Amino acid sequence: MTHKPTVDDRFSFGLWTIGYSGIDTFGSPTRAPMDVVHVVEKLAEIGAYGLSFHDDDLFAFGSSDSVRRGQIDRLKQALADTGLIVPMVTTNLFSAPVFKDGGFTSNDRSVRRFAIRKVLRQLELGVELGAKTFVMWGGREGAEYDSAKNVRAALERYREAVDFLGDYVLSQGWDIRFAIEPKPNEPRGDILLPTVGHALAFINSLAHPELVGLNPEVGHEQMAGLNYAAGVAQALYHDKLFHIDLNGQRGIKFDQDLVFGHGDLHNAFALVDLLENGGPNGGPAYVGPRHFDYKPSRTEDESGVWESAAANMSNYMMLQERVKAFRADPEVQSALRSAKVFEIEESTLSPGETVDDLKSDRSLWEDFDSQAFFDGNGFGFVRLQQLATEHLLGEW
Ligand code: GLT
Ligand code: MN
Ligand code: MN
Repeated sequence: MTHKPTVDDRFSFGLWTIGYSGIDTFGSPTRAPMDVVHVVEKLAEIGAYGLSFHDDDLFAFGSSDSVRRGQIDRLKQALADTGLIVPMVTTNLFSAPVFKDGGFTSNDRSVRRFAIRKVLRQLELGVELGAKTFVMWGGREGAEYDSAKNVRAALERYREAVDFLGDYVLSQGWDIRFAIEPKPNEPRGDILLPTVGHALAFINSLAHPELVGLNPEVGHEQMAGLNYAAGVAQALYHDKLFHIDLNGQRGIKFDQDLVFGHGDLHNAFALVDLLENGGPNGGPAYVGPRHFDYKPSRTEDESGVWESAAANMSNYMMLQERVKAFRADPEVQSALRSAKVFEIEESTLSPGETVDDLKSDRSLWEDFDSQAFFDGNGFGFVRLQQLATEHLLGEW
């Protein structure tokens, strides 16, 4: 691997990513389960700083309190021994049969109440471990058949659950925020809050919108044919990028969860440019964990698991270098200027300008040469993209 990270790079991994056994709809596991202590030790060794997990990743669904506590203590000891931290936790409301029609939005009210209890337990554990983000991926919140789900009522139940949890966090004075993770489909035929945009609108309907943001995943937006970097930019615009799931996806198909950079590399370049250089003064626009939610392919044995984990971080760091060089290149700066990329930061109206001012300004209507845009006034966006491509391919 060309780049070896340190804890300052803030790379984190889900326990379910490294621990993925290779099971899929068509095949049985191809790897043995991995113990959490081993995962923590190896993650620290390869330069990650954080581990995230679902309750059921650490202790099987239905475990007794003593088994649960035993696993928590083992994790805590491993964290203390390695210095790894837990920046984020989340609840599994999708694997057990009880959640076959969802958790917060199951048509069965007793399941919805059970789901809230399960989340409360994991939320308390997250706080105990110092997590700052609580992710909510509602993979089973949805339906296959339109007549099976009253979508408006389901959204109302979703809102009820998130508001209830938000009230609890506020009443306890905890320093933890929620991050909703959109996904268009899989495992449900259609999932509620399918994209960044849907989730942003939903957050606006909440009692405590400031407590709730997004955890957008590369592949999930791309499964819907959307531009991931653009979605993240809109999340940043609304101050809602609370967490991020980095991985790779090749087009509109099942959720591939490939290594970050093994999918749409141009968009990965644009994303890293945005995260690292998109801040107000050209600095980082996002300072939270660089969290990888990928699945080591089932073709790999354990050495391939660690190889792929390192590849995620290495690809991010290579892109980090490339996007810095891209921004520092005078030719890129001049291409950005001629493409008027900076001009969009200027407000369209001048301070205090009125409708009458606009109507009496001949230069913007009567004397404006709109014909000049036919066969002229090209923006040069292709030159810019070619420069990005050259930087991406290491031509500079
Ligand atoms: C599941 C899903 C991921 C989510 C995880 C958090 S679980 O593996 O595919 O995208 O981020 O619940
Ligand atoms: Mn995914
Ligand atoms: Mn994810």
